[in-house]
Amino acid sequence: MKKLFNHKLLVIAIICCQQVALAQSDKIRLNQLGFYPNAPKIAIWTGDKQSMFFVLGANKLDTVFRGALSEQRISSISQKKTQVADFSTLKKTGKYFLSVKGSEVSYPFEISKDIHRKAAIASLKGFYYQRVSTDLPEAYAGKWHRKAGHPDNAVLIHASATSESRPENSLISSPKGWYDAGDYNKYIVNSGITMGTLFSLYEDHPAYIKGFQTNIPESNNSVPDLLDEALWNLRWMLTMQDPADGGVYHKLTNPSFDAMVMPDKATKPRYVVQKNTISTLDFAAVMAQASRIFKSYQKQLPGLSDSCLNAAIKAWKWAKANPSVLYQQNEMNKKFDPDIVTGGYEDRNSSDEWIWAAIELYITTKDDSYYTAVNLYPDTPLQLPTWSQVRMLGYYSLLRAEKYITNAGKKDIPVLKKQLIAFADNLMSGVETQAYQMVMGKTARDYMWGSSSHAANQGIALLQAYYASGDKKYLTGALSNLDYLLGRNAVGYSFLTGIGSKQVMHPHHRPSEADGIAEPVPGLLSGGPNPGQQDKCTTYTTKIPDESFTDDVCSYASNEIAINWNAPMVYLAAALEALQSRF
Ligand code: 9MR
Repeated sequence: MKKLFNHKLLVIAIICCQQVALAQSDKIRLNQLGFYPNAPKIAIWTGDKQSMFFVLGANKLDTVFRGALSEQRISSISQKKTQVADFSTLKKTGKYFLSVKGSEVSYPFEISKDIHRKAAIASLKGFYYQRVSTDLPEAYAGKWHRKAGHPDNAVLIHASATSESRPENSLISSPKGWYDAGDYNKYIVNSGITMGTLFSLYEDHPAYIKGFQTNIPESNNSVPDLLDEALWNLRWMLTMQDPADGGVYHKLTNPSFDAMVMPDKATKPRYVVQKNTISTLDFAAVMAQASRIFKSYQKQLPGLSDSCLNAAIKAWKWAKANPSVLYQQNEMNKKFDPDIVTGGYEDRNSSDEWIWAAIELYITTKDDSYYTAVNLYPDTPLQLPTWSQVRMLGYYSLLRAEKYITNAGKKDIPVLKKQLIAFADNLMSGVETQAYQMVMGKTARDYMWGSSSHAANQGIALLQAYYASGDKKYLTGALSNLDYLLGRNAVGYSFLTGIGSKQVMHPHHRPSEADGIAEPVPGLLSGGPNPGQQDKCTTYTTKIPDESFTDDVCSYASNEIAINWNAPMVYLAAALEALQSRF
């Protein structure tokens, strides 16, 4: 009897789910959260040529809006054909579906105020899940609670990193920080851009960020959650400076990557390795920015602002005295043991790190000598921020500080604004005719390792152009890239774990793989399409750049997560939330 009953249930379940599967069409690509009432609303139809689309109410029956699909557009990357469904004039809040041909129905979406708040909070909370050296209790981590990993209170000085007071294999304490990515190591260079991006969000939208609650252990203190989260990494970064001379180690790492195990099961010895100019300058920039931010929190964090500034100045001095020490892992491994084969973050050109550090120190200290110390405006085109290219972070800070800097910097602001706006105009040009009508993906070159962060950083550059000009077209451009990240893309995924109807389920992320929980740790941004396919996974189905993605744990080149990708995601989602009334 019981068996028969179960069998019946199974049959019903199959019929019901087949219907759902039929009804939901992956051929309609849209932001799987939804849209602001007054902002543009675009979906992309990727099926065979059709003329009309319909927006349906929550019951999937009532048509609340009908519109003509655009002419077919051909993607210059895949040669595939798309049509655009523009329903921007539908402004009524509610839950909807979009349908083409009657039979093809999109994932559900909403038109609502605060539509991205969930994504903004989730992506900031993502950093909490990356915390090193601490238990993540259920009260904060939910079902992803876990034991502390990597106390990092007895870290070895690698042979490449010795000094008189710190001989080879002597021990230092260097706890806390965030795991860099899917691996368990901690890298100063990548922490640099990550912290700079989060701090910039705070400085650009302090009022909004102060009201941001992520349910972390520090949520009830009187410091904003974003700063509390950043402090977890800042405290680690401070320990990476050699107190004897101010130089900063490149990374804290195992000699080789850990297996896919939980953090507390990864217990190999860890080392700090080689001080160098670039890690030291990234550190100086972060500490200078931290110093001016934490100046407003002297009561809660006495002395921190001063400590950060002292650390920044000490680092700057070390870099001045050691201006061309590069981190070159292979060279280092020829000279020293054990060999270190984890993430390299090797960068041959320090000119942008000099610019970033000089500008942050100048803004914080108002000392013109930092401003004039290096060539701040080299005659090379602006570039989006990446871990190896941080010049733009300095420029964003300078533009933000316009009102209170000395004339040394102020006099250059008009030219800088012009350059930024030209850069943004270039990003915006031709967007209306793109297959996905977005800024991301105008060229196949946008699909590099960590392409999701490229989309988010394009969005940030456009927001900076909006701040500088007040022109709303840049807001729209930034939003198109948030739509990209949350589903309006050539693979139809929402790249932020835990968000959207078609979610990334198997990121290359050790805790997500090892914890035995079906859903990955939430709030983490998958790297996204990357035709390099350096991981040699066998589950890719194509090499077409914007489709070269596989939701497979083997795919560290297209489906890893990383702190420097999450930070611009937080920025883009949170800043658009803060600015939503401007549409
Ligand atoms: O994000 C980095 C990417 O730009 C590089 O091409 C790649 C190979 O060197 O490394 C990426 O960074 C990884 C780091 O080295 C180790 N932790 C995981 C990072 C994300 O994949």
